[in-house]
Amino acid sequence: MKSLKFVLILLGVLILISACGRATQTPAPPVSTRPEEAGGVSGQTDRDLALKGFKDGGCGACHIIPGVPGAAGTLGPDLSAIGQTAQETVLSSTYTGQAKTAADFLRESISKPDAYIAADCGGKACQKGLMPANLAETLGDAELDAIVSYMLALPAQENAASGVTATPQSTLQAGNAPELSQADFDWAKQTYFERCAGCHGTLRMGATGPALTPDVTQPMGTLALAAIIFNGTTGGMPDWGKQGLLTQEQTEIMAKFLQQEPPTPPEYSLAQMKETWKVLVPPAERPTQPQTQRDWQNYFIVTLRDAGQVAIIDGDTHEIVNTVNSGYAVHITRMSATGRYAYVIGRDGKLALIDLWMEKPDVVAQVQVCYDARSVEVSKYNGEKGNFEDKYAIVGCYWPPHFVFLDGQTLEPFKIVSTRSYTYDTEEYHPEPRVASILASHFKPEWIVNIKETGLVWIVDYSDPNNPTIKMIEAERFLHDGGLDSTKRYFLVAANQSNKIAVIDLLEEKLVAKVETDAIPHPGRGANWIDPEFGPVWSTSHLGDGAIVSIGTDPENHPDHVWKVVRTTPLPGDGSLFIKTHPDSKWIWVDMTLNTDPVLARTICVVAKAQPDAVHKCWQVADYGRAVHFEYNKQGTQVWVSVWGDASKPGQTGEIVIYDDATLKEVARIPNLVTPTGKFNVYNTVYDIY
Ligand code: DHE
Repeated sequence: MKSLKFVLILLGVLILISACGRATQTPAPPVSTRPEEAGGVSGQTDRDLALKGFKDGGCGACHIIPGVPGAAGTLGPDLSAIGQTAQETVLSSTYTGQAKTAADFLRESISKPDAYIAADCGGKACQKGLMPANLAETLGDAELDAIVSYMLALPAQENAASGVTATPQSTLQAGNAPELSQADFDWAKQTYFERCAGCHGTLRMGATGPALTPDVTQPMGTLALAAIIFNGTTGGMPDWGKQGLLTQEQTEIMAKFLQQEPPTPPEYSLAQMKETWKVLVPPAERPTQPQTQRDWQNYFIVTLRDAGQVAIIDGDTHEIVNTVNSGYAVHITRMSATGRYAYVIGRDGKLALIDLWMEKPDVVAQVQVCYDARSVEVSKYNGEKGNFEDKYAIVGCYWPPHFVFLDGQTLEPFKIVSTRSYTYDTEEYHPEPRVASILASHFKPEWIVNIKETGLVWIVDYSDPNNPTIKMIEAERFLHDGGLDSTKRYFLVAANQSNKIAVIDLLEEKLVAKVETDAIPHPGRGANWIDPEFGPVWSTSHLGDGAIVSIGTDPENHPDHVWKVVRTTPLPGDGSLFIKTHPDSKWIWVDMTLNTDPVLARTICVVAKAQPDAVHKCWQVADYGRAVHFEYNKQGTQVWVSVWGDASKPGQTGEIVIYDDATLKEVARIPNLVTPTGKFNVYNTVYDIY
């Protein structure tokens, strides 16, 4: 444990050191940067000691440190010239600590990490609290002196006399994977699947999060990896330790696991799927008309993530009509074309079919089609080529990387299509191209299937589902989530690690644009509205930047603005997951769910469509948890927001807060829900209203 503390101290030190030069505002005595004067030491032995400290601490995971093998991280400040900038920092008017010399500044940064927060960490604001403040005592004096001395002498080429020179990269010792007991390995494998695979990939090749293959993780080392897992990053990596979901020991086990070769999980056949397939109520025994007096089209299917359930809630009365078991860590729900059926997909690839016409809606069929899934969609087309309403469903899997066609009424799986293929740009084989969002075209019997890692949008014709034709459109790597424009002709999908939105014309079936956005766009399905200056736009918020970006979507009447970013609306923070509006609303709603500041994480904002340059209002929806995801009721008059709490904390497990959309006033709370996340109104989901 001491070793972990060490790295956290060190990370904190380095994070807090500003690499930014600032103008001196007040006269101050000259500050020495010479190691001897600073109380540090120089020479080969101490350089080796410093390098050992940097290596043991895994400082290179977060910082660029010249001469330190593998030190190319960007979570913390670039330390290339820290010997110079430390001096400028203590003299600057923005410095908030007590140090008078550069060396004292470095030591202070270790012993009191919050004394001063550097401004620039890899182009972003530095993160407060990346390391605990009470860890200085675990760092030995000699090592501390050596590290301080080393940093004071940077940039090395200007301090050659000090004996500090850059170490050639060839001396990098990647090291071997640390030992891990079988029990720890098995636990970490399962934990990785549950918490990490979604962003980093089952084979750890990276997508929403960076690659975590041994060539990347071994040079970072156990301590640095554990620190990042414990503390999270501003780039959207959750702070698993701080949230109390992993202990420090567990983060170390995870860090060791990440340095092993990733285990390849097994395949999954149609025969295996069929073994799990159950029709609980056959179609012939189901109601022929709605059995309820309620307006079932105004039901909300609410994900209760950690309960492995969904709640069916009446949008008029706010009563819970039923709570049913679905899959593990339930992810999303989509409705059949008529709205009568809800299809709920769990992360474990379990699909549940709920009949909303029953007096008490319940699961009528279920099946597991893979080990790891995120998306489900239905056949919606009704036209010249036939009526496919409520006929088929499709599930998109992360592992094995495939999608599966199922009978829409019984969930009998009947066709598997593998997505293993080649990247659209470099034409390299990828063993794990995962299925991200899937969307049903309103114009043709087609599903738009987004293949994350290869960057291809597959247009899958389901009119002859045993012999499907697939058009593969080159788009952008790391496709994730997206939605339709207001005419439903164009599909806008976030290539989130590429910071782009790809636009697909569903009529002509071609890519029409790739639009550069801010960092890590994450639209959910996005928000369509009329900008007072630029006409129809579709908006996304971002995980990596505090901003809403709006893109013109009207080629007919606003050709000058089409497929261009026409407006950027700043938000108080980053970490946003979802944005939502309704054609009748004057607002755009946005969350900041994954912001590292707990207050911002439970704060939501609205932007007025009439004055979209700035947010109109922001407020906390609860005093615990995270605010996540919005959904309108069928009438478009109320907005539901989830408070994503902690399943193990009675009273704080989560709730839904309902606001009047016209006044922004709270109208109701549905309390004591277990970790509610996504909410899907039947009517709005069927008609793609957002
Ligand atoms: Fe989601 C949509 C994948 C984490 C809640 N999420 C999607 C979609 C994908 C996806 C591909 C689009 C589905 C579609 O439209 O067909 N989500 C992933 C991940 O890979 C990721 C980043 C990590 C993981 O391990 O799963 C992830 N998602 C989350 C969460 O942590 C959220 C907030 C809560 C949860 O489920 O654990 C979450 N994702 C949602 C929701 C939607 C979604 C509510 C649908 C939004 C909508 O309005 O359509």
